[in-house]
Amino acid sequence: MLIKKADDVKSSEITDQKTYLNRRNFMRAAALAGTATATGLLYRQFAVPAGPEVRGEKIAVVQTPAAEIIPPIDEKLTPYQDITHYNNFYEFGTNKGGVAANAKNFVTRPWTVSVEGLVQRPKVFDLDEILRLAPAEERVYRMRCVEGWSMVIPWVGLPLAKLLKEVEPLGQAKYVAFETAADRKRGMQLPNALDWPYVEGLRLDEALHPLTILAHGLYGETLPPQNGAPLRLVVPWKYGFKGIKSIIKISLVEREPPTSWNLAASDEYGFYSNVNPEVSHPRWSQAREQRIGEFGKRDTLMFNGYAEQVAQIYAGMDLKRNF
Ligand SMILES: Nc1nc2c(c(=O)[nH]1)N[C@H]1C(S)=C(S)[C@@H](COP(=O)(O)O)O[C@H]1N2
Ligand SMILES: [Mo]
Repeated sequence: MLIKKADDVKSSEITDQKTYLNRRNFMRAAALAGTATATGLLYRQFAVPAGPEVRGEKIAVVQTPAAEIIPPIDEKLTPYQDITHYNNFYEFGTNKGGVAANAKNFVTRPWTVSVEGLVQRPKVFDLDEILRLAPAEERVYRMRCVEGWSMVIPWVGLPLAKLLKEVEPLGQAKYVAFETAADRKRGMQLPNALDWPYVEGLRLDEALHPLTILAHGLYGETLPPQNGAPLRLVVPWKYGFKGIKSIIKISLVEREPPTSWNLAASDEYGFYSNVNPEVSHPRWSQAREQRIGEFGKRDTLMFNGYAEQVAQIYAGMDLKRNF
């Protein structure tokens, strides 16, 4: 993956930051309202094009999980405009600033997800059936892209474990393989940048971890196409590319499944791809990151700040070898 220089835009063209308010974040948001917004200097490096906002539909009921389970974040939410106009979704082109426009007419209904493989009850789920499996929860997570930038995103989703339990994984199932749609009829471009379909994988215990979700919303609204509508994976302690978008198939398997970026460059992108400031990418350090909308870089945290929740599932593993 190359760090691409996005289009240069004047800071005056960037839509003003919106403040997102819900009961839980109201006080925090009020405290942050006075914080200065990004400078033109930052946006010359990470340009986010301005444009008309096409918003999703409001999700009627969104619950907030207990703080003991999902660690609250004391960091400013990345503005909606940035989350939805600075995207990696290579099926719609490799220019981060162009994905939103290219994905605008992506057909995401009807949509089914086949959950199959080493399970007692394989099933093709209609999207709505999946959304009914659990209440929509707001999950505010950091997202750290392997390229060195990060955001704080208020996802709406459900635990992946809820869906996996429906199909009753068999004892031999040790990994979960995911597949994105690769469908020109739905409006995907599928340029010659990667082999399609995009595939990803998790170990079964990672997939069942309470932090791992299937996201179907953003900022309390249905997910825009460019962010992986209608359903995408979010694994907040791993590099962003593990968060496979627009999923159509989930298979329970016995062996470590292939993953798109590992197939493209195995020495650069490992199966685990846990965020780790001590393991450099062969072409750049991972010690620091550019939070979109901030001036200057911040330190990258072990497991992206989720060590307390996940470190123990890697106990005894050499995280440099299993990168
Ligand atoms: N199918 C698919 N999923 C994908 C990608 C992709 O190109 N295709 N890009 C990944 C990368 S590199 C990142 S950083 C995140 C970006 O998610 P976002 O655009 O919602 O921020 O999606 C990931 N999921
Ligand atoms: Mo990424």
